[in-house]
Amino acid sequence: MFKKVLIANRGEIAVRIIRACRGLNIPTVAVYSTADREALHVRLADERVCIGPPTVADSYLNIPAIVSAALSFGADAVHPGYGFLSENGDFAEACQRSGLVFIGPRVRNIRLMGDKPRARRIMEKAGVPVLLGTSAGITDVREAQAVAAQVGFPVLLKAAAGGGGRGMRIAHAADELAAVFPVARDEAAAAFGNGALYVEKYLERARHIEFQIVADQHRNVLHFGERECSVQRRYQKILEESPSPALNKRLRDRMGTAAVKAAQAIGYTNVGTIEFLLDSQGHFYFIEMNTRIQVEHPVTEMVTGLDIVQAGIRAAAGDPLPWRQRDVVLAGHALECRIVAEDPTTLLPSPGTIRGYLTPGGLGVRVESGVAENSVIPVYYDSLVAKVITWGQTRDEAIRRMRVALAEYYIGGIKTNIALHQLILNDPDFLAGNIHTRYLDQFLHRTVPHDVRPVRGPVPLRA
Ligand code: MV4
Repeated sequence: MFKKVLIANRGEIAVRIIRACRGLNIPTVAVYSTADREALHVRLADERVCIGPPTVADSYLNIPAIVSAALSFGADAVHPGYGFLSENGDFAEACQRSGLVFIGPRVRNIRLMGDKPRARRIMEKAGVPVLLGTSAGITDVREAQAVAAQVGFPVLLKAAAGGGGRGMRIAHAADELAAVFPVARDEAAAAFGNGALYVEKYLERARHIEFQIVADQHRNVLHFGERECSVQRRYQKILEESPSPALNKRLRDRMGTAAVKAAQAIGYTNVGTIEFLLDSQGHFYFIEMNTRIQVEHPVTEMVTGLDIVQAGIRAAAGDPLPWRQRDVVLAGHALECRIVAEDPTTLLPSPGTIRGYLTPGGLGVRVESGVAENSVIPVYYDSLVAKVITWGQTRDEAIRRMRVALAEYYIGGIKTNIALHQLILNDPDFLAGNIHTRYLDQFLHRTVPHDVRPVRGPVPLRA
């Protein structure tokens, strides 16, 4: 096992990784920018090192600074968390060249799955269903027109080097395709340094369902069931659950087997996620693979009872998986609400300092928080401050526990989306499990801002 792990991240996931390491008796080194001097992850780690100014390019994305911090503190492994450098092949390679274990898949798997049209091509060859579309990046609008004529409108333009929705544009007809192509290309070039796009048949009102994969370095690949991630806004998930209300055992087995086949096709190691779209007729299609731990991993941990972060650390150290597929038993139901610092009326980020902080508790309630009393939510980073995860024997019990937990959660000094979650948890469509990729946009459309009123909490004490 590793002697010391450097955590190349911040916020709740850095805290989560510190806890996982502590459970394995591995000391940790936190890195931080000058905006995060007093952050919770910095206070909880065994050692800490400043890697630069607030701007991400100079700190959390600064490969030389992070690698030299790891070396000078005597770490032998680096955990990238999610976002930042987690899917950066150059970072994984730089770690390896310096003799550091990158806690994640091999460099070539990161690069392969980062090339989205190439990933489609490989999955198609491996017999995993993909949507009609291109199998290589395109830069010419006429190529896109030709593919769209073949597969039929509507089509979705996606960034070849992208993922997660940036640079994505829908086109319902040839003239619209011509209009949005340069917009998508420029957005992709700005976000990923590569303007290449690919075309896919657009599946409307599908469900976004992903399978958790865990693989060791000894050819063992397991799936830990699915997460339903259809509740998204601007491709940012806000609420996830497991199991999906749309799957039965037979479909779960078929999709899980396809996910394992997808990972085996590339000789994948460590933790990862296979994203699928599921249509209303029960057909599923591979869309992309994420080669990192994900924000929403706790819902899978709650239904499997297995620690996915520790599993990834152990796999990176070369340990064989201690489970067979039949040992992975899915029990009950889990929900995750992402608590973000945002203004409920404008839906814009709401940075600031937390003044007054009380987290919920109780049976089946888990809080993954990156903040505490007096924590600063800087403007420079993601606005995710915490996640509330509840477990119940049924979906209804998990929802009831979530309502209780959210009502108890007090976060003073900043604005959050807690009230929005409370509204969703009382929406008849959500309660019936009638969710799809357009669900949240439609919900926000029919929910007027004055409905978004916090309903919660501990009664303040008199001064
Ligand atoms: C799609 C799709 C429909 N058709 N691809 C969004 C994030 C990225 N990882 C993949 N995503 C999607 N890809 C095809 N061919 C629908 C989504 C999607 C979505 C689209 C619009 C609004 C909300 C969405 C939520 C989840 C997935």
